Amino acid sequence: MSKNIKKILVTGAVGQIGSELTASLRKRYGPQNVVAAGHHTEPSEALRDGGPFERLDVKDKEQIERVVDRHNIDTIFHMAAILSAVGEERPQLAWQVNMGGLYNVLEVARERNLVRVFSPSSIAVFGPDTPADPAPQAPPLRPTTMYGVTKVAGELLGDYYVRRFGLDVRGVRYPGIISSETLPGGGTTDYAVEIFYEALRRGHYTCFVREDTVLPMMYMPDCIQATIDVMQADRDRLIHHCDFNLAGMSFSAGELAQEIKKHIPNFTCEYIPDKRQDIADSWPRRIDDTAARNEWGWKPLYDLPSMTEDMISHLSKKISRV
Ligand code: AKB
Repeated sequence: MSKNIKKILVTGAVGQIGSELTASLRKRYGPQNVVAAGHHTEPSEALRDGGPFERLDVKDKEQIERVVDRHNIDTIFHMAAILSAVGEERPQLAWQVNMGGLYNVLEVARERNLVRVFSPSSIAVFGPDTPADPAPQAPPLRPTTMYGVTKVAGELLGDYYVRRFGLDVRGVRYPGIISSETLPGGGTTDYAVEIFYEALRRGHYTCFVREDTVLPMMYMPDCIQATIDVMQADRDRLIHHCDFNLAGMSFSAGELAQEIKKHIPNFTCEYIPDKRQDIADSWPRRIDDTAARNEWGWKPLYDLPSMTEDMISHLSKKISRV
């Protein structure tokens, strides 16, 4: 049986996933029971005024201790991370934030016997020698990016805390996440979000990966559902803990542009690959998520057409308000 979650801290709450996850957790657990924490980036008004907000550098364990103790936190969704593209620009910082931050969170959770920790992983754990279509649950993990290295090490560290200390740590390997609320920052899959903004604002997008680049992607409502579902799953049913493969949809950059064109007929897209192409080429095209389906009933709702329609509807309203 899993213990009940009552008081939550979300690190990285100002980020793409953190901001929508915080809003969703506040609806579910009550605004006062979900503390959002961000570091440099200014929070939106909704995030800052929608419940408690704290400034927090996850590299500093004492800051985490203070926030956890001040708010009586029992569960941490640890979303703060440096993503793949920025991680290649600043590999030392990526190691400090991703590994140092996770180690601090796990230690604070172990010392205080917290109920649960969510530690997100990514398709970046896979490398060029992983079978790409689909990537199995447990192939050899040999990523070629610093972000991927920290995600493999993070999965192993989380699983170690489960085995060695009995701490309930859980995580999924997120694909590229597409959303209309907060822009992603510093990832390789960011083109799949930028393309919508540029299509609506300018009718043209210069894409930084080749037209035939296929990557696993997921729409934000599915991402939030998966994050909450894995954290609510019955612990006794879990064979895996920190490394669940998670699939939504897979498409090429060209197929995404074609789908957008159905809604914006004059939209044009050109492809000028940059350094991020190498990262994209090292990741799989599709994901086998049988373990997540079997162990906690994972099932995505959105495919390419339904995601595109919803994105365009939300973003058109957002852009016309500005
Ligand atoms: C990135 O592109 O770095 C992230 C990820 C797939 O983890 N979106």
